[in-house]
Amino acid sequence: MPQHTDQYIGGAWRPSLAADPLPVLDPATEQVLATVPAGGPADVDAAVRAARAAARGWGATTPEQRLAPLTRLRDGLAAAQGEIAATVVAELGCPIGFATAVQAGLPLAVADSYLGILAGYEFQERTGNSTVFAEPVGVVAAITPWNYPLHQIVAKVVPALAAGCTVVLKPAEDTPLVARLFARLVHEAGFPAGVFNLVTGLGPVAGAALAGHPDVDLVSFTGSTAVGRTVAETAGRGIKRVALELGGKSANVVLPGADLARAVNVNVGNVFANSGQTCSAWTRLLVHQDQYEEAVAIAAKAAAKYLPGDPSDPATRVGPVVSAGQRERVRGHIRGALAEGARLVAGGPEAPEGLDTGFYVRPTVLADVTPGMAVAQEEIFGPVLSILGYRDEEHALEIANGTRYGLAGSVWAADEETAVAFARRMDTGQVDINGGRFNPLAPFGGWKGSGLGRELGRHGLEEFLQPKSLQF
Ligand code: TXE
Repeated sequence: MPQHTDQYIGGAWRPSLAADPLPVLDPATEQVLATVPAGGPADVDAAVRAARAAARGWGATTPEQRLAPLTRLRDGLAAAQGEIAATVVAELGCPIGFATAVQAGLPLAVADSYLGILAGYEFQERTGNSTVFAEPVGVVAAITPWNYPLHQIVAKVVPALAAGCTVVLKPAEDTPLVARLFARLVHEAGFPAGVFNLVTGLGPVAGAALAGHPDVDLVSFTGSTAVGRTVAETAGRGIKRVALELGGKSANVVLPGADLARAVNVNVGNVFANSGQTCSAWTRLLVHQDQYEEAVAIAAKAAAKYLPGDPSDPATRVGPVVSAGQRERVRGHIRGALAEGARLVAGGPEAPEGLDTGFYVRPTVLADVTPGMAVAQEEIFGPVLSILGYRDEEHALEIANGTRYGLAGSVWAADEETAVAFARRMDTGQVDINGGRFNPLAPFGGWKGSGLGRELGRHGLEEFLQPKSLQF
């Protein structure tokens, strides 16, 4: 078992200044895979100093000078696809098929997209008697979660580096191994020392020290609403910029006339992928009351095909959730919904048959869910789909918009025009129409309680830029 004791700081792997090892578990076996250092304030301070020391030089480079190592990093990500997928299978319990296509493939697509965006971006423009320069914000603290462990890193670090910022990354404690792999690829790509730094450690210790460090200019955080609020408060006190990506409770609205079977089948796959640990997952299926029982029957049939199992088996579609704590949280939500009157259509709160070891949850479908139930309001972050009925379009919109979140959503209708008109009235940052398809160039981020700022595309790059105008 590898026992890592180093952090990546100032262009080299250096012994951590904190002695405690942090175990990394395989969620499928509950065995310890490796240990990494539980970094503390001293590691964070060393990393921020390294990032600050590199900031002026890196910030003064031309886009072409930054494109060269970023292209090598992109090529490194392409060459390491198999290793990335295997690492995410091991430390997240993500099924190998999904890990290969999405956990490894998505960050590559995102890195690719930023090469094009950087090559075409105008870093200065003339308006009236001013030239406005887009300048890097400076030192960025990136705090990332475990659900798409490499994607979350790449979606922050690559645009930050492209903008000319330097970065200190604090990845989730559950999935630090793919973060170490990423640091190796950054090193091999040949960025100047200090441009990228990695500190592994616990959120309340290393994460809090990083978010509160006086020499950080911007905190880019993805994770829970509770921690996001703390990070924003700390950033506010220090007048730091902040970007927050905080979960959702997205609605999939099937309007009368849409292909109901397809909409429901796609929804079941969407919510069970990655064991439901997707912030934009369509966790609420909204169908017209006249089609309600038909939709429930289709969902039940579809759910039966998602049997949890060993994530390293290519036939497995649902692996475990990331941790014992997460498993208990998800099961608690299912129990709570049943106590509130929801009807169990598939799954349930018990351990799946024959899977007593590993953090497994039964893929679950709940019917007769009403908008006020906790399961329809709170992010569950597990393989749980709630089906709600609506009377008419206005009622559907009221339910869809009736949570504190506003991250994503989906609309299905007989024609695109009807779906787009409905989607325009949804209080949310992204909506897929009749199935949609992921686009790395489109901005991703939340309205309302789902966060501040945007990732991906040109908007994602601009998070890390600040304007300076010169009058002449
Ligand atoms: O998140 P945390 P958790 C939601 C999801 C999930 C719940 C709990 O509903 O069930 O959050 O997950 C770091 N200062 N999402 O507990 O704790 C932590 O080390 C600074 C939604 O794992 O928010 C990790 O790197 N940092 C979501 C990161 O914050 C701190 C993704 C996220 O961990 C910190 C993940 C502190 N005081 C969870 N405490 C999404 N939006 O996709 C922790 N961290």
